[in-house]
Order: sequence, then structure tokens, then C-alpha cells
Amino acid sequence: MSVTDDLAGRFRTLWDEIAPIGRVAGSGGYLRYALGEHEVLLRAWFREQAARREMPVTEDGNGNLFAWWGEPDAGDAVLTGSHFDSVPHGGAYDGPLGIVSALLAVDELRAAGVAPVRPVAVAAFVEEEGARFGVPCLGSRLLTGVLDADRAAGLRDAAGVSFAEALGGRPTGARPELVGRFSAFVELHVEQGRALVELDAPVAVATAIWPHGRWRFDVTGEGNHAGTTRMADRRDPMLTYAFTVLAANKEARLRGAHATVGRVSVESNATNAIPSKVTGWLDARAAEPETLTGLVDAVQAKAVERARRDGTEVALTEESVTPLVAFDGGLGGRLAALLDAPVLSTGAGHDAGVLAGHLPTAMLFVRNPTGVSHSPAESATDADCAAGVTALARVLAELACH
Ligand code: HGY
Ligand code: MN
Ligand code: MN
Repeated sequence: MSVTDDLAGRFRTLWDEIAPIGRVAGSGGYLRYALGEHEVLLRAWFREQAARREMPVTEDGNGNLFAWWGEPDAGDAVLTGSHFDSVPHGGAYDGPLGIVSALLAVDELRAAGVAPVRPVAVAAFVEEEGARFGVPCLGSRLLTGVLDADRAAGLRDAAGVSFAEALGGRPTGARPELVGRFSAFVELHVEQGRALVELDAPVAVATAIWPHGRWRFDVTGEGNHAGTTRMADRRDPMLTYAFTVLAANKEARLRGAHATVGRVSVESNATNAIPSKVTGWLDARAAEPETLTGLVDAVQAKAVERARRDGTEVALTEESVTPLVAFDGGLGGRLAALLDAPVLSTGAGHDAGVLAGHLPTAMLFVRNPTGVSHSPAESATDADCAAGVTALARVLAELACH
């Protein structure tokens, strides 16, 4: 058996420990809501893995965990890791792959007798997907002060539980002295497209994350009887909603951008009643910030115009926006040269995109044969995951071990 096969086997053994946690029997996808029962099990698993490796775990008061190889207070630390939470019925790899790979990369370095001259920290960031409390990268935004602690504390999930309640107290918010202890962050992630399949390469280095954000549009009309209300007398918010979704798709296509409405809530949600209110969530992304702004402005204008015709009202609220992230040229370029890996940009958001505003940051992507993500069809082979671990170990050796 080759060394690589052996590493693929070690990857599979560790991966299988978490594979059943939060998996839904029917869809094969995962329900791993931040601080929910399954993510809490994964956090306990993380602590246990850290303890096995004699890596002390610290918390930052915002729900983020850090397992340290080396002295946590020493400074100049190299940060790696990712997140455990998933989108509803999401795949296995988005997030956990970065944490499992980081633990195995530490094992690889130790087995090779390599010791860090500066600490290595493995992070498990909380609520990266925003699937429970609505704001993505909630943990890294809090840690860096991009998001105000009071606003985060008051965010509520679908059951009305606040983030502060789920966390067990008000989040601490910005921790500049902790952020200042990190000299670099490298997040390994499953690729969320098919570029590496086309390039026939197992691992890539990221160059940039598209600017992206989430906007809620609330359309209000008049609830009424489906059988007795004449068509001409209706003020039906579902029509305004439907038109807005189509307009978002069209405006995005016209600009080479991406627009998605993947979540909707309807009041009263009855088959035989005209709704009184429809709320949709627009996820919009584009390569350039001005394209994104133009797209959202155009969708809003179309929604307002349609609301006028429908006798409804529409209000657009920005819930979160992440600006364009160009990963630190020096670090990304250095890692691409080190690994002799291709470079890719992405439309997906990551904690690395938030931290990039505060320290040199880079990402590694691992090939995904289906190219599908945020779905049970997301995948990666054990051999490619082993290649990811090897690449990350080389990166940590380069950044932390001499
Ligand atoms: O939504 C995103 O881009 C991500 O995968 N968190
Ligand atoms: Mn994701
Ligand atoms: Mn992710």
C-alpha cells in the first residue's frame, strides 16, 4: 500500500466518525444547524479530537473554537480550519472537510517529525452558512468586528430562539487582540463547481471571492377568499413575488451575474386563500461590485413597478453583504507556486473572505467530481481528500515550521 493510499484510509476512518451526525435518512443530506443538536455533537467531537492530539481548545466568546498545536498566547500563529454547520439538506463536505483535513495535516507533520516554530490553530467557525440565524459567516464577522455583537445577539432562528440564547450568553464581539495573534489563515474547502474536473487536478488555490449578499423582500397585499374575490379586485402579493423572482433571474443573466431565490415564506399559506404577505430572500452575486449593485437596483425597480400594478407594497431589506475579496496576492501566489496548483475564483462565500480583510488569507479547493454543492450530491474522493491533506500539510510546514 502506498503512503497516499494509507493517508486516504486514515482520512476515511476519521471521516466516518462524523459522517452519520445530522444525516437525514431520506435525502442523504445534512441538517447541521449552528449550535443545534447535531452541530453541538460535532463540536464535542472536535474537542475530543483536539484532546487526543493534546491540543488545548480555546473559545472566543462568539461560538468559534480553536484547537492549538503550540502555545495559544505565543502570537504569529497560523490559522486553518473551517465550519461544521450545513445548509438544510446540504452535503457532507462543505465545511467539515476543512476541519478534518486540518487535524490530519497536523498528524502528518507530527508523524514526519516536523515541529512548528509558531503555533498552528485549527478553527471551527460557527454559523458560516447563515442557515439558522440568517447572517452567513456570523462567527468570523463577530470575531473581526465586521458585525456588531448586539445585532448578532438579537438574530432569531425560525423557532424564535436568539443567537445569544443559543450561545448561552451575549456574544463578545470583536477580539482584535486574538485576530492580531494570527499571521495567516488558510481554509481548505471542497470545490463548489467543476473547474478542477476540467483541469484534471485534485487541488487548487483560490484567487478571489465574488462580492455577494442577501436581500429580503417583503410583499404585502390583502388576504382574501380564493373563491369569492373577483380577479380584478385582488391585491395578491404572490404575483409581485413571482414577477420579482423572474426579474431577478433575467437581470442576472443579462449581466453575467447570479441571482437565486431559494427561500420563501407565505402568510397565511392556505391553498384556498389569497396570501396577505409573501417574503422572499434574494441571494445575489457578481464578479464586480458595480454589477452586483446594478443587479439589485434593477430587481428592486422591477419589483416596485410590479407592486404598483398589483396594488401591493414591496420593501427590500439588505440582510448581509460581503465585498469583493481578492486573496492576499503574496500568500495565494506563494502557495500556488509551492503546490504547483491551478488558481480559481469562486462565487461562494467563506469565513476566509471575512478574515481576508484583517490578515493574509488563502484557500485551497479540493476537486468535487459532481461539481454540486449545498446538496446531498456534493462529493470528493478519499484520494483527492488525501491530496488536500498533503497540500495543507505542506502549506502549514511552509508557514509555521521554519
Ligand atoms: O453561501 C455561500 O456562499 C457559502 O457556501 N457559505
Ligand atoms: Mn456553503
Ligand atoms: Mn463552506
